[in-house]
Amino acid sequence: MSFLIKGGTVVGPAGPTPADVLVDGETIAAVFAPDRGPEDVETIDATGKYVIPGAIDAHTHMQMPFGGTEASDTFATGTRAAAFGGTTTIVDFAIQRYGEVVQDGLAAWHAKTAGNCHIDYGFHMILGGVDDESLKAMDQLVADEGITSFKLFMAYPGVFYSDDGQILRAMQKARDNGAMIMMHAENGPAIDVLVKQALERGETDPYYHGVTRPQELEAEATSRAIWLASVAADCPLYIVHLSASKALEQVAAARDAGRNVFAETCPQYLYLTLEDQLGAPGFEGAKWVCSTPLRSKHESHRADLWRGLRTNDLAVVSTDHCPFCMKDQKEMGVGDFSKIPNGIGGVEHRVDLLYQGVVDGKLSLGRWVETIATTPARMFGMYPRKGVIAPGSDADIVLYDPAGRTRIGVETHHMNMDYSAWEGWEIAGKVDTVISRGAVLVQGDEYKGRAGHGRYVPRGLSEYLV
Ligand code: DUC
Ligand code: ZN
Ligand code: ZN
Repeated sequence: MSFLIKGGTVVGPAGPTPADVLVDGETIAAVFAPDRGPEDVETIDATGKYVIPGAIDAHTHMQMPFGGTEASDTFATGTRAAAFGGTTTIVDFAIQRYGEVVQDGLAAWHAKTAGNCHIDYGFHMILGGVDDESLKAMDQLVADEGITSFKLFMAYPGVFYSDDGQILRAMQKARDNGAMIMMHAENGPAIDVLVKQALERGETDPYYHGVTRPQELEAEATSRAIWLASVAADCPLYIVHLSASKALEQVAAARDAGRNVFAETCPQYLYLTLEDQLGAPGFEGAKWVCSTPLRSKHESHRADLWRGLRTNDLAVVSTDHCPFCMKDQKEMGVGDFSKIPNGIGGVEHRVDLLYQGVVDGKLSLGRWVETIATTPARMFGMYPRKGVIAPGSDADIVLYDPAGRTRIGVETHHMNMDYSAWEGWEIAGKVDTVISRGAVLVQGDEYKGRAGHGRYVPRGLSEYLV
């Protein structure tokens, strides 16, 4: 089926241009100057709307076993919620646990997703055990499975933690096969000492989750990862969920030196704080327990992160969507913050929350699209199939209403969470229509998608490497 998206303003990294977009089947057939397209096709009226590439969330954890429980969104509920928010592709993290065959971990994630996803999806691979076998598996995943990025953890000793020698070996392998190393950069052994000391002092509230993960331990790990990658002949390195000014300084210095170092941040670090959210009265703060943690409002983190997005020291905004309900899940940590499962759900809200940054004068329109769609596609080997409105690309398209408003809350969101980290926020802009490979998934408040529409996206290498 063909249709013309007519009368809108197409926005790409270079900014806004009035244009009409012809969709034929699953792909974009042509982009026309206004009123120059065919007249004998169905039209979707985009007057007054931005027409942007479907957003790509390069960091999600649907139904992830973690912290003694499992993330509360399934691939079905989470990808449906993502679609409501204008996201048409996610890259989730398949997991190899310590001692497990990497390919078995991957097969488990394919089994979870098959037939369940409402939008397209790819996988990064978490390596929970770096050894000869898993290093060999990295080559196979890059060559045959469309998995070109591997996450390692400098935190969580005894769970996902890799030591420096393991990290270096994985980086050397990535340098050889072109893969990206994604790093959870926090000094886990040092954090564990601080956590134990805090609990011994009776500091058990969620607030202390943040206090025991100071920015110095994020900056130190970020710096160490950057130097290890340097030793591995400038292996491609991507710092995930960067939250703190001092960590950003490390990334900026590496980038100024011309290194293959990249970073993402997440909406929670751009807006929320240690004091106002994690420090909420009683156990409320558990809603915002995530790692890396929210940072102090008395320091310049949020302003620095917005600036980093403008200067490209932060290339991508992802959500790190890792939702847990308060009931029975976050509650596991009543009386001991270290038992609160780490994670915030937000896959539905990233596009809107970043658009608010445009309205606030913190990002240009072009940079909005670049950080939520185009760069994730290029960073993770999906471009130009995804992340751009151009002939031949998948017809993943969002009509965005800049005059609309979005009110966020548990009553209206579609994620499987019994609270919202953004409860009561009313922000500018509204997702109007969401199209995935030519199929309309969302029109106004109506949902027209289905589980099983989403397909696995095998990925190539990052485009940004030198
Ligand atoms: N790191 C993540 O990237 N996601 C969830 C928890 C964590 O520590
Ligand atoms: Zn992490
Ligand atoms: Zn994550």
